[in-house]
Amino acid sequence: MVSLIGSKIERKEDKKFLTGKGRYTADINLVNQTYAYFVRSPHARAKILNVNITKASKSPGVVKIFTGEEIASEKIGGLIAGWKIVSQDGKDMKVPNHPPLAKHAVNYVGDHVAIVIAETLEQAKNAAELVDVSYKIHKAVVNTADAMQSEAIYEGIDQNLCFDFILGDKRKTEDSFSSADKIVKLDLRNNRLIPNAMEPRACIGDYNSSSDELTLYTTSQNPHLSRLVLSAFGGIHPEHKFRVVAPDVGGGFGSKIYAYAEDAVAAWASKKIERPVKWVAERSESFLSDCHGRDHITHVELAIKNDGKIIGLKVDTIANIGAYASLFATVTPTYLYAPLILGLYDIPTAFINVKAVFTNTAPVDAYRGAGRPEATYLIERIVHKAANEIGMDQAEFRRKNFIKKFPHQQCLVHNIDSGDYVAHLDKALEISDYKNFENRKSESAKKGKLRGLGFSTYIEACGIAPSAVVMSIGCGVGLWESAEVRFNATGNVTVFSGAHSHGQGHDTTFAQIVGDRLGVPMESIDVVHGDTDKGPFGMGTYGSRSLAVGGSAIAKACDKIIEKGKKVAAHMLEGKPEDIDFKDGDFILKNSNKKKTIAEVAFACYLPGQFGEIKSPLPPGVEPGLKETSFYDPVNFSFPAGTHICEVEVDQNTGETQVVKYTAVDDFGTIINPMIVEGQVHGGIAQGIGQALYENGHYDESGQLITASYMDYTMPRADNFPQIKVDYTTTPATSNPLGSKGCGEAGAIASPPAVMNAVIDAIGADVSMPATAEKVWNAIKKNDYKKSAA
Ligand code: MCN
Repeated sequence: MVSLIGSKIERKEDKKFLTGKGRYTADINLVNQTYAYFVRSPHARAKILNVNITKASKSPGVVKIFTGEEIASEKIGGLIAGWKIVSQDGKDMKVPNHPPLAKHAVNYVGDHVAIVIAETLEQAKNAAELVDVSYKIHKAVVNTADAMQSEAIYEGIDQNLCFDFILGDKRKTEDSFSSADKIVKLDLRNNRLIPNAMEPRACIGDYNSSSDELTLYTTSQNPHLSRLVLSAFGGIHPEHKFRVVAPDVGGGFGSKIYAYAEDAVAAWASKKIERPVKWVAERSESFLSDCHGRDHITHVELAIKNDGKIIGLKVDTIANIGAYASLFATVTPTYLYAPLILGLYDIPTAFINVKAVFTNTAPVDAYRGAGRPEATYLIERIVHKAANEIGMDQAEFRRKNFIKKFPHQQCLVHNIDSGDYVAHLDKALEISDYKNFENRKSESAKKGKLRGLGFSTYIEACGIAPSAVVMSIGCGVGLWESAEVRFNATGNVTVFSGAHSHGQGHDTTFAQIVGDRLGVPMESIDVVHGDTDKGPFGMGTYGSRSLAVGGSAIAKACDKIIEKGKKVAAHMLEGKPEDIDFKDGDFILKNSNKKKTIAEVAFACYLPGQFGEIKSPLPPGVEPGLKETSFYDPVNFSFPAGTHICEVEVDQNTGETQVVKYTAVDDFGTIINPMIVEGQVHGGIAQGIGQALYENGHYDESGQLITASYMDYTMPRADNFPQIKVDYTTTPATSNPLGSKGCGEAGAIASPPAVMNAVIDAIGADVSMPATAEKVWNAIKKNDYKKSAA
């Protein structure tokens, strides 16, 4: 039988999506449903003096209006930060309370003040206009760089400082700098991004007063975690009577990990009014209130020897985490960032300082890559500069400094189990036809275009899970993943996963794993996820963990099925379990021509006595049924890595940059479905090109989000991308039974520095992200001026 692992099988789920049969939260309409609209703060920072709902309450169709006052009086808990970071002075991070509806103060434009519930959406919106809120406006803190010098937003949080985190050996790093031949320095900004999943967030709270059961339909990447947070910390409803359903979800990219204020309030409000409460975000609300990503400013220094050997690294970052510390906001600029700053390089010592600051802007949290794009951006930008400054070829500089032996314990945190960095560098050089770049550059010059080439090599710690590791670095809970593999009596299989697919193709790849392990045809396998009532507790999808952790749980559950199946088959075949081999869906008695298919064994497990050959097909002590559950907690992260090479052409007259050639060679360990992986890589690269050239979340001085619509926030379009060449090298991961490494974020991590290094190579001047036509044009002019003055 041809293995399903590594097969380009078409996505099972696409038929429904391509024929308009996806069922998203906004598609769900319940009997007696009401519609919610949120009154949001128009100010970035203000005290709430009074919320007058008298007039609004009398508006036609209004069912009820709730304010922060009521929510606070019912002791509904605030939204939480899930990861505790300790500052260098030994003190715990400082976080303000984050009430689902503001009571005393609002802290960013879009902050939630009241929920208006009416018979129709129009009526809710009309009434929301009549909610009269008196504010005392204060000067907003907006800029990442100035936040610590600005007036404190919260009492008790001096300098607006959430934490002052350090990692590494300061003394040793200072010593390495003293012995350096050259110190290369760079100031960088990692621009704020707004996620923009295709489907805006939505939720419906549905309370059943007869059974006292609460159901929340929501656009979540991890329904079990949402239920846990809302029940344990929000006190919305007891977990055993609380069901969270995340049906089809149209992309998340991290922004739908968190239980948001809207989820908490709609669920709670449906209990109060005993009717379903539905809320669907408008795109402008998504811009204002979805968690944003990135927003760092960084100073980095690299100590090198004349021969190009890197001997030390120093990094100072200020990370803007917005108005409140969202669920993963504190781990993103610390443990998902700082340890990865070493890149693929064997750097003996490093010292990193990250100061996370509160500002009057939307909360900033994990967005595709989460910390790792920021880390890769800084190391690949400074490496590009260093190679240039000592006049070494970019590829050779990297090759010289690569880690070459595995496992490798880095000087900061990670122990990297496997990799071959030279292999993907060489393959990328070949595919991109690196050696003929100068010819292509001359061709571009003939068209009046400046051509540049940029490298990015990256490493990622993903498959976010290992409880022992994450809890040792502050995570409030261990992370693992669950799966149940359930044979039905007639031989088909239902797989329940705690991961959630919202574009990643789990219905297909997880079925491939089961089909491959159990020898069951793909069409007989159904993957179910996204409903807390259906499968066991699960941790959800983020950090490119679903295959390495969730897929491994599925594989483990399959192995348990085979173990039990061997006992049953042995009994049926009148042999011993140790004499049974399992291959391609058949249990075979060694040295005989006797066998039973797995479907026959499953049937026997459910309907003992049907087979007539022996009295009972179940051996003594074996329970009926054929379903197994596994909770899988890996021993380590998985460490995908790769080399991306980008070529751009810059129009010197307009400053317009076009990516004209892009090569990605990645090592994702064992690949289950190369077609799905290629799609994941393409999508990530598209997002990274968006960050490098177009996207920028920008607040003005008063804290108004200037880029709050597609008129002002530039999303990349299809004609901004070239044909992307994707290829792989393979070193299997040793931390999970599949040997797989995550692929979901790689493109977004690797591509921004590849693009920016190419732009800088083309124009011969530094420029910050996004490298808009205006910025690039000005940089070219400034550079020309410098050249002519010299
Ligand atoms: N895969 C594979 N072989 C590998 C690695 C992965 O066949 N060696 C397959 C997996 O089985 C899965 C897919 O590729 O079908 C992605 O797997 P994985 O890397 O484990 O990532 P997750 O499934 O955990 O997805 C999360 C990741 C993240 S963190 C973001 S952000 C992101 C991304 O996936 N958001 C996405 N890709 C997205 N794609 C879409 N369409 N929409 C999003 O919101």
